[in-house]
Amino acid sequence: MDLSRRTLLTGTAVAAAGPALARDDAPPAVLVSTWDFGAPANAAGHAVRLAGGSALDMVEAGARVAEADETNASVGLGGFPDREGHVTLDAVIMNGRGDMGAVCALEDIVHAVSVARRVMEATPHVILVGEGARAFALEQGFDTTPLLTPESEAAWRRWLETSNYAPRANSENTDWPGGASDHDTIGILGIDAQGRMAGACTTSGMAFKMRGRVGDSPIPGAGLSVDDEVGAATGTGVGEDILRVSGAHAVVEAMRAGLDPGAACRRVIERLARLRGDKIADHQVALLALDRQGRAGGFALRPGFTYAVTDAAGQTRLVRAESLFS
Ligand code: SD4
Repeated sequence: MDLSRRTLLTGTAVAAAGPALARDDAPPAVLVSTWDFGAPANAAGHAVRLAGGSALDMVEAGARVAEADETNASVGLGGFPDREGHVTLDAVIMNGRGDMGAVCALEDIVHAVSVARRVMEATPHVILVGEGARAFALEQGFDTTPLLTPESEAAWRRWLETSNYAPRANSENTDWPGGASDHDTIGILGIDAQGRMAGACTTSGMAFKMRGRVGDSPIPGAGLSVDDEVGAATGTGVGEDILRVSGAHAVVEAMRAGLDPGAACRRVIERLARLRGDKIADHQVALLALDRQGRAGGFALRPGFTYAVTDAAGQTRLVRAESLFS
């Protein structure tokens, strides 16, 4: 990844590189997304915005970039499988007016986010799971693709040697920034030219999870929440933790109560820490929010969470979020 064309900031005014800039000095964001791979995703979403696309089109286009990237082992094609060797995808998409669709444990289809959008637009339901979700996708004309790549299969076979399930904090960012393992669940939030908001979240979930396990990502209110009156939020990290505090919904409600996006994320992370104490000692949980004025902010349990913010001029900056623990 070419960092030279982007500004690198921390959530505080102390920049790791580039000029110091406080959050509130930044121009309004129109797209924000989790982790460093958010930058190419935002670029795709921004292009859709320039072409007159809606917020929903923007976030779907962004999410599809991560899903199609087979070098990324935690979303879509090439995602790490469950403990039985099946890649199962979870995705959700929604606008800020209560329209939403999601799929859980979807197999053999690369663009889970687009299937989720079809659930939203072509069914009376919000969530389809497993075999039913796959059958619906086929009926809608989606192609099947084997999602397990030689690389993700090799990683799974190595994992089988110990079969020890222990999600690693920031596995997505071990050689941050811009390294080969620089990837994770993508949560992407956007505002279109009419001021409407939308969000999407898509993942292959925790590597080597139990078969049938679903995390926070496809669950409205946990992995994603969008409200045109207030703003939008998404999460990444250990999904079980985000589910326990209805993470994204809690962030949106904190913004409704008057907190800015970063402070709203912080409040929910602090609540999680009080609720779970030592039980989350090794976990990473990160929340990201965008309010309807285009202010972006994120906060994490531990260091290492980054997010990409793209403004209306298409300028992207990578922000390293502040965290509760060092
Ligand atoms: C999950 N939240 O399935 C997702 C995975 C993730 O960093 O974001 N990992 O629990």
